[in-house]
Amino acid sequence: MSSLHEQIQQYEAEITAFTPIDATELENFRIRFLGTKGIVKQLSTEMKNVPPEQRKEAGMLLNSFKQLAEGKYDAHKDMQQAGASKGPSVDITLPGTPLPTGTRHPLRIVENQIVSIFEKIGFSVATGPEIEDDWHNFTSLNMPEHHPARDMQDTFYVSQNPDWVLRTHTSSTQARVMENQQPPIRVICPGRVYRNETISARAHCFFHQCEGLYIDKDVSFADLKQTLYYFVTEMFGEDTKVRFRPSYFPFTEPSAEMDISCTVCGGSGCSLCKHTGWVEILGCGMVHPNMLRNFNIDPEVYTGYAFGLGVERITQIKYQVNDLRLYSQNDVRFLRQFQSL
Ligand code: 2NL
Repeated sequence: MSSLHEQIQQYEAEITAFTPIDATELENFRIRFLGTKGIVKQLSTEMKNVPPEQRKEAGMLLNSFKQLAEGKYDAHKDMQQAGASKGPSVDITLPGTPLPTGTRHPLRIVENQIVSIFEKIGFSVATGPEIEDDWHNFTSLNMPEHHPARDMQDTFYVSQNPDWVLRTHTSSTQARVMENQQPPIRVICPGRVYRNETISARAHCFFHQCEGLYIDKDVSFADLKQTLYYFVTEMFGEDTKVRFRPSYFPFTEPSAEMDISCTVCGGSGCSLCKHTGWVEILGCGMVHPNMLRNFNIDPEVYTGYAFGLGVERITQIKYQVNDLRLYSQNDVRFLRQFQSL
């Protein structure tokens, strides 16, 4: 049997290398080295075989060995307790908690659709500020100072500056395009607009428009009709019919409103078309020569068409939404019903 000295050296190497993977392994370590029948106990019983003149040295050796085993045990015990106090360990192999994704707003879905239909035929997108000055929102658009549409009843004025309004249509953005660009001009302007209306199912103090403008040589009303017919077939399907009725807008002459055959009842009569078979979807016309002159575009050389459509109106027709207030109430039960496009 090897000497006490040699045995202790071997065990010390074992203890130094020891790293328990769990509490059971650490407990086995304790029993093996520090238990009542453990190695430390065993070695101290062997002390009696050590010659008396070597006992003091052997005792010190055994003592430091015991301290090594106890130190190792205590250190790992502490670590295990610190780990346990952080709460239960996490099983990283479990599937995660799903994060619900949002859906695109119905008005944005429809706006994107409108914009991409016009982008396919060469229109580019222009956007502009929602706070506008009088020139861009009214005067330049052939709506001079005492025009009825400028009435305080309809327009939100900005209190800091009597020249500022919340834009009442996105035509103000088209005015900015004409200011910065000579023909050919072919833009579509989506955005939010404001009118001083009492909020109800059929009216809101803000809503969304997409306005189109095309100015070039030889642009005719026939071009306008064909472009809008293309838009309608893309948006509502090949079988949709259109009709134009004469109308009035200050920015266009002549002006018209366009109806489409009712997409809900197909013409047989329903609440959407108020039993007429037709639903109004937009206003349009040939750009008024006064407006072209305001932007130094010669009406003898250039002509243009323009149209304005309400995004809420198109969405109402596509999805049968019957209350405008739903668009801004942010009720997820409403919002989740629309496909993200
Ligand atoms: C409607 C009617 C319309 C326009 C908008 C326009 C813009 C410029 C020049 C000429 Cl820069 N016209 N916009 C023209 C006719 C009708 O909108 O009821 N929209 C919902």
